Amino acid sequence: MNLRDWGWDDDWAAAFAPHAADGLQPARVIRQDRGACEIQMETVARSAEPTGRFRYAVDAGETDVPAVGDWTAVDPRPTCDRAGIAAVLPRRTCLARQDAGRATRAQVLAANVDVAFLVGALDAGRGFSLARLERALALVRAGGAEAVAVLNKADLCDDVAARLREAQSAVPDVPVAAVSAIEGWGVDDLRPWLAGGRTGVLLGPSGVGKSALVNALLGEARQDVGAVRESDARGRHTTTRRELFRLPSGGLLIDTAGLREFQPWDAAGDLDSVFPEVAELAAQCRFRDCRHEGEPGCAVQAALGDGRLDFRRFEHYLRLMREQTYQAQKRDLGAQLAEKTRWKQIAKLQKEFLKGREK
Ligand SMILES: Nc1nc2c(ncn2[C@@H]2O[C@H](COP(=O)(O)OP(=O)(O)O)[C@@H](O)[C@H]2O)c(=O)[nH]1
Ligand SMILES: [Mg+2]
Ligand SMILES: [Zn+2]
Repeated sequence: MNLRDWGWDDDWAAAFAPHAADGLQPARVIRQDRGACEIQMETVARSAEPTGRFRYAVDAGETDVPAVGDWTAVDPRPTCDRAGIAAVLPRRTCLARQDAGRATRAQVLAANVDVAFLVGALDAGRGFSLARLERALALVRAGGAEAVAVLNKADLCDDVAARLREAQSAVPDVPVAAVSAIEGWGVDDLRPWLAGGRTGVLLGPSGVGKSALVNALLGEARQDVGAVRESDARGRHTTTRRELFRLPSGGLLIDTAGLREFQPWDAAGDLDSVFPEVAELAAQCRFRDCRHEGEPGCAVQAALGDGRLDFRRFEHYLRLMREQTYQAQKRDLGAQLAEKTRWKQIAKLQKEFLKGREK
């Protein structure tokens, strides 16, 4: 086994060089399962955890916890159960969403991903949603990766061509593919995106067939398909398992499980790339801060009026815009609270200090 099979290249080697001097070794995070993680080193896969010092840096907000796909600098600690992750190399791309638990933090879904497959299902259920496709694209664009839309379970659909056209209209500049993971057709069309040792990730809600796609691309049944959702003591399903697979045809693929919420993190800048026609019109509005809600000289409203702009697209644009404004406000609030707590702590320390002097 060689790290190049896991996506290592000369640029990673250069980024790693300073850590080599510290006696650390390069490794890629290949699996994340709640707190635990597994890394691929030059010759072995090991369990790993952040070193004490690294955890300290994470708590101080100086760095992120390692995510699947990350390249790390590792202290092998041969006599321990777990190797120690001492540093994460700067990420080339980073797909993050709003952390459902902590409003003011981003949760990294996958790092150093070249292409994200936005998976939906044509099973006449809720597996296919144009709004979700747009939302996922905003997340992927914000993270710096390429996107490919994948409509799975095409074997269950009577009018695949119509669904393909709809999807294409929602994400005009993204390739769209119809596949059947179970019957195996269309799947080979995805391989070129992973050629040359690139890393891909499957994104999409539970049940659309992400794990079935992994198995189809692997050519063997390594992932549980139709797996019952895991749940914690309170009955919430908390499957956060993410795993990186090496495909026999070359390339690497990350399977993600249990992504219920899909709020892009800080993707505001990228709404323009998901809705280029809205952005183009908005640039022609009379007021630069036009909200397109009836202000005079609004080019967006004018285009809606004469049908040049699709109303559904505009609605989705507005919805995502509002979500992001709301998140930004929550983040600001979080920062304010943290500042308040800090001042409270300082005040308390001061009081204790003064009390100590009085004695
Ligand atoms: N008919 C059909 N069923 C599929 C296809 N892909 C997956 N499934 C079924 O959809 C269910 C969920 O698949 P799974 O891969 O576990 O979805 P995941 O939650 O996205 O990983 C399983 O019962 C699969 O057998 C497909 O292409 N066609
Ligand atoms: Mg799965
Ligand atoms: Zn306007």
